[in-house]
Amino acid sequence: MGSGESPTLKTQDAHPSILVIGKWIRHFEQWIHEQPKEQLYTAIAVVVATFLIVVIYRILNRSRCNTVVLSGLSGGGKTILFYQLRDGTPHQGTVTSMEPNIGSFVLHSELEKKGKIKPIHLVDVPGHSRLRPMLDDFLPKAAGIIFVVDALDFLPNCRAAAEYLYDILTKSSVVRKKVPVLILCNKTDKVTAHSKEFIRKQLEKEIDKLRTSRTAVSSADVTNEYTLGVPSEVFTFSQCHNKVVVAESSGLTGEVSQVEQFIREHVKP
Ligand SMILES: Nc1nc2c(ncn2[C@@H]2O[C@H](COP(=O)(O)OP(=O)(O)O)[C@@H](O)[C@H]2O)c(=O)[nH]1
Ligand SMILES: [Mg+2]
Repeated sequence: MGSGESPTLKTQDAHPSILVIGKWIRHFEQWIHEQPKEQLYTAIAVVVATFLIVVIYRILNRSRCNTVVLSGLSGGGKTILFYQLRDGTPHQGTVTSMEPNIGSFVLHSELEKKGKIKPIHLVDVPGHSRLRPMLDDFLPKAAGIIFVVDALDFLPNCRAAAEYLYDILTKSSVVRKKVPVLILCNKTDKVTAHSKEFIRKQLEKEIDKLRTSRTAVSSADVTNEYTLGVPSEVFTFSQCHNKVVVAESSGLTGEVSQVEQFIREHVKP
């Protein structure tokens, strides 16, 4: 008997709400009929236009935000990393290019995954100092910057790497948009490679020195658009407005999981 009562109670409960909704719909229909036709059409046009603008903006924004830039001195392993991320092989023996390598692709490690995966737009900008201005074409569109450092032959190149990194970290396109930067210590397949902690500390020390010398001359020769860090403190990457993180990789052996993680953190699949 008790079990037979509950369905009857439920239908009785549901009735008033359905009635209220029906009443509201009738009110709404009546209200629509009372409105002048022109006003109604204008309102519909505004709603449709807003919807279209939002959709177009999201599509444009999506394509703008999937660019990842590979930068760093020549010989660090950018080109091998590019191929490793795209094809899963280092394509050894490729000659040093004077043109940027550009490609839109789904990461090789994600090819097996089911469902639609958003491709990344990867740009490998040659490290030669004459070609560095090319970076300015890509940085404004970047969702992330990978700064590749040769962890094997690091010390002789530390100063030059710090200078290049300083220039990137003080660019207005990077600072204003807070583009995240990954300092990638590559070639860690070799036992003599320096650790990422060591590389981070050395780069911070070099940038600290550069900061003093560059700010001294910059009042006359304004080349760097922004100053780095907190003026009265020793420089650390944590003082940057944008996120700067350090990771390790070996483009040669395919140890690129930390790079892929960084990419997917900033270009959602
Ligand atoms: N041991 C080792 N060598 C690497 C690695 N990545 C690149 N190399 C070597 O470093 C040299 C420069 O590589 P490349 O990709 O052309 O550097 P890029 O100038 O930065 O594009 C080549 O001889 C590569 O074989 C790595 O992960 N481990
Ligand atoms: Mg190269």
